[in-house]
Amino acid sequence: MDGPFGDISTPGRLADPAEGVSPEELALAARNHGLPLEALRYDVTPPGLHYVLVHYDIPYAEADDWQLTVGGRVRTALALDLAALRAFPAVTHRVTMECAGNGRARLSPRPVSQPWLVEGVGTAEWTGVPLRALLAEAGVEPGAVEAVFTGADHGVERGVEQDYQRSLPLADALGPDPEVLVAYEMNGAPLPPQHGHPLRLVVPGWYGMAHVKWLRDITLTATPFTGFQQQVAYRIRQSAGDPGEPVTRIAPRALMIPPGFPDFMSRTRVVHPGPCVLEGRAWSGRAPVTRVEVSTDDGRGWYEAELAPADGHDWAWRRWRAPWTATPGSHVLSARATDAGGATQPLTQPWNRGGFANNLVQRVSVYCPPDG
Ligand SMILES: Nc1nc2c(c(=O)[nH]1)N[C@H]1C(S)=C(S)[C@@H](COP(=O)(O)O)O[C@H]1N2
Ligand SMILES: [Mo]
Repeated sequence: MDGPFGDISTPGRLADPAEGVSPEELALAARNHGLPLEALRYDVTPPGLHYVLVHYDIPYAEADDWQLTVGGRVRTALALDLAALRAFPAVTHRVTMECAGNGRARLSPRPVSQPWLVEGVGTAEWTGVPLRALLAEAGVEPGAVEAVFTGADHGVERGVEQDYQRSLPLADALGPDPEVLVAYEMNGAPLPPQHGHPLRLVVPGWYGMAHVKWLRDITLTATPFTGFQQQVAYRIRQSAGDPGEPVTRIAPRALMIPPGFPDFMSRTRVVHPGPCVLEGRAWSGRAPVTRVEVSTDDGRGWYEAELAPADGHDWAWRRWRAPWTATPGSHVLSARATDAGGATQPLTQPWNRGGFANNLVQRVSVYCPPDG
């Protein structure tokens, strides 16, 4: 492709049928780690175990020097340092965040990008200022339709040099439920560098791309934002020319804590024969999860799991459990979530060109050795 970036301005690509994960995808996978699935045991993911996704480099940022500007269609433009932000009443929300590309590496054909299996997810307690409090302070002018959020990281993607930027429709930015946060703490401590130090957006219920890290500017606009991460990336399209639909809220998903213990290389689980309890987490960013079912015969038969009662954390995952008696042989275990809107998880892949919002059920291979 012609243009200032020559060879590196290649469009998004689909892998050939027999093509393995490339060194480029491996480089992304090594930078952007997932949640080790055994960490689904924690209500709130311990620091360092939450998944990480960074398009470009992690910017070096000192909290003392940081400024957040708020401008565009507002009555009074603001420039706020961390002390000014901490002077607003703080709120904390427990939020399950999932990368929109979670599950992509299982798709066929595979969209070439960060090759998540199913582990691009985590839950944290985010503390900060409600975005609507900042916008009330600035005063929203008539005619404002969107809020555009700009991060301090910079890169080039498919030939387009850019700061990482995303927008939200004004109605979503103003909440109140879910309440969007400008967060400065994760699990009670300042944000770690990889999670947006010192400031990020948190948009409960939405896929990860909306939660802009290293947040340095909020601009209210009179027209919808058409930047790369809005109009080109993060759209559900079947072909390259299709304008597609924007990726927004998280589709329902259940994940199982892999039972037993793993084989080092294949990750096949070994479970000794006898009764055991299967457990995991389920979430949806669209409506509360109302049901989790389990299959121990590769999706042929399903039975009801017990779902933990709602605990007031409407935007966080819920625990589920189901009994199973392991019998000698090989098994494929799965779980599937359904939400109050009636949405559930498909057994055949919901394919799109970016591999977004794909909530195909997880398959966990288990080997149960003969008794005794
Ligand atoms: N500034 C900036 N914000 C960003 C990103 C980024 O690359 N730059 N990645 C987004 C994506 S795609 C995801 S999935 C989430 C990941 O957040 P986490 O690394 O804290 O889990 O951050 C989002 N916010
Ligand atoms: Mo993401």
